[in-house]
Amino acid sequence: MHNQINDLFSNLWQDYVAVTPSAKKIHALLGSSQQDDVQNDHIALRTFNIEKINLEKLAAHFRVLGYVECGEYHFETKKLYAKHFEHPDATQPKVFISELLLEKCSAELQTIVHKLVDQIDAAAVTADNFLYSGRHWDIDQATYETLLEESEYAAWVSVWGFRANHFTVSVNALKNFETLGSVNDALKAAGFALNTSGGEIKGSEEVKLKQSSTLADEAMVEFIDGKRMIPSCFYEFARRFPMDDGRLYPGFVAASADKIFESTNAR
Ligand code: OOG
Ligand code: NI
Repeated sequence: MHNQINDLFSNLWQDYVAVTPSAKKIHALLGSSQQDDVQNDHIALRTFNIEKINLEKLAAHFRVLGYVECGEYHFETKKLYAKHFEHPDATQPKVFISELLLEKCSAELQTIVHKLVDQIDAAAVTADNFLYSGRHWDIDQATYETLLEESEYAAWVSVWGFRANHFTVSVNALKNFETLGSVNDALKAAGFALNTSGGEIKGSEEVKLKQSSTLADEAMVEFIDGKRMIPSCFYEFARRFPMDDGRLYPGFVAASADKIFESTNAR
């Protein structure tokens, strides 16, 4: 079981760093031995709430590995719904999965997204590699722009498909850094741009979770009618604080998550 979990996260990581070169550099910057001492707090995945590929279809790949659903979150303005999953072995990364609520979007957006999703082979969704299989359709630049005007989230999924949207460093587990502020300072000194929406640090000790993130890298995307650079994935940093019983708070904070989503906005 643990080998399967390790394999899944290692495949997700390989796919993620291929479009997020800054993550590899930051990983080396934060780790003391530059290798295995950076622990993942969580990863996140995105999808649409169409039955064929909805949140639950993604979650199924984690449930078989022993993951359990532990919290749900609503994002009214962004028209998103999310759940987070934990493994009984608390050293395993948590998983945050969101889905766009299509019925709250325009008819035009719904039509576009259904046309994309119709192109997915149903068998691909249960295949072992689905969570890092990218996009299963072709798209042109005008369609991407139309989605982008209404929902940055929809536009992101239309280009990048199924893959880890970000990995998150557990600041608690870092040997060379104590606070999230000191991590942010090191990142800025090394020239990485942080997401400042809602402030560089989202959350507080009161809500038991402080988070920050880079602004997504840009990577080359092939459209039907040409190629261009599009925001890809970002890297997040999380410091958790103890609850009354002494255990670290294991959940997420909707108000902070709302701002973290914006890490894939264009620079
Ligand atoms: C997820 C944003 C929320 C967190 O840690 O609160 C999040 C996303 O951008 O897909 O990751
Ligand atoms: Ni996150």
